[in-house]
Amino acid sequence: MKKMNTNEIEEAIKNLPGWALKDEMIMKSFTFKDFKEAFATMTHIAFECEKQNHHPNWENVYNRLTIKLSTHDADGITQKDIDLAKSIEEIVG
Ligand code: H2B
Repeated sequence: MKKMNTNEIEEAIKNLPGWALKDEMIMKSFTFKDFKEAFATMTHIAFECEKQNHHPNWENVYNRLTIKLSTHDADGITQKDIDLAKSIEEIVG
């Protein structure tokens, strides 16, 4: 998978509200009602990650979830990260 340049990344995340490029990753934070809702959503996302064979760096603190995506194999951001971010948006709704 080809590593995207900064322009390509900025262009792609225009269609992904709340996602930002930071430290060579694309990231977004989500806030849920409580821990149960956050973790249920993480479980849902985890199954989608397995399907796509692409996995996030993420941190959960009670009702908050911060997701950072990059492609380790490419040492940068690829279309795989954009696709997973789109799927996450669909799951979170
Ligand atoms: N996830 C992410 N974010 N980047 C990768 O390069 C990656 C992955 N590679 N999930 C996959 C798994 C790879 O390690 C396996 C062996 O296919």
